[in-house]
Amino acid sequence: MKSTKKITIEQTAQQIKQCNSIALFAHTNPDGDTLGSCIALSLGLKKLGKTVEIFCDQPITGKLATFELTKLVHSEFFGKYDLYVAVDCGDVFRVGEFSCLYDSQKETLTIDHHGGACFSKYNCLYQYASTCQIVYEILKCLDIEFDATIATYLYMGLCTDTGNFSNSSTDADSHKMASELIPLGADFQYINRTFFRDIELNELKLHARVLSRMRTYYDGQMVLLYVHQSDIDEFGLDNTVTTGLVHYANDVVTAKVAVCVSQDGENAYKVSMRGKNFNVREVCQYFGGGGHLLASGCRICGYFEDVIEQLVRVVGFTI
Ligand SMILES: [Mn+2]
Repeated sequence: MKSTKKITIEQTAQQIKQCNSIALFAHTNPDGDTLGSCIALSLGLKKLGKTVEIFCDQPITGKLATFELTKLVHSEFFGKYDLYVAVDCGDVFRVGEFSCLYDSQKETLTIDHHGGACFSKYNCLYQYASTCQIVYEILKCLDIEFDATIATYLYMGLCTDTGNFSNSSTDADSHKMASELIPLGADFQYINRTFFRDIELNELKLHARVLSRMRTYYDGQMVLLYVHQSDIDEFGLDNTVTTGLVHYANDVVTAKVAVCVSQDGENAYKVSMRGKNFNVREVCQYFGGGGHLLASGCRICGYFEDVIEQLVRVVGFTI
């Protein structure tokens, strides 16, 4: 059994200070927080003369790839380091293809905010809204001189993980950090536009189609959207475009239960649910899924109209 230890931000800064070479691991399916954290940390540590490399088990694509410094991220591992750091990873499997490699190292450190268990030798775990907030404090402890680039990458993680300062993890500390990063030159307008406004024309056309056939039940308390594989194929998109569609349904004023049903194989459907004062986890558990009280998911097999009918019936038990 490996020994693991929880350490503070100050102790983390000390630990990092003692190392000359550091490997940072972003999680698989990278997001703005893991990459923003890795890049900001690497820029800061390079100012202290450290050798730092960033690894992620897959190439950076899409919106994230429009940020120039994501090219610092390697998808093939190389080298030997004094310290191996898992960034924004709630468990060792989040390191993806590099999990075994990571786990076999002696000097490991987790920097994370998901409230998971200790899986590294050192574990810097704080329940902040984003890992970037922890990284920001570590860099402050190390007396790094902040510049606009570091501020921009820190802002990227903060802004994306808080859902543009709107989800329930957003608090005064996240706003305070933003207020400190903006005078440092964080390009908040570019980040806002890129992550929360920019959309491919065909993706917007798919949204238009999906919205035009929105269904409502129980006097508008249940609002349902659906996406067939043929819709996605016709617009030349991939299945990631269904992420977030459920918010449209949830935004309807009368909605207590928002549902997005998207095809996931032949006669199989992925269901994403959001609730407003309504326990959607219970509904999803009925179908073998789960999640949070107000945000859950499940997968249902069957013919499309049968799947819809079952969903409407089960929601009807409690609405
Ligand atoms: Mn995160």
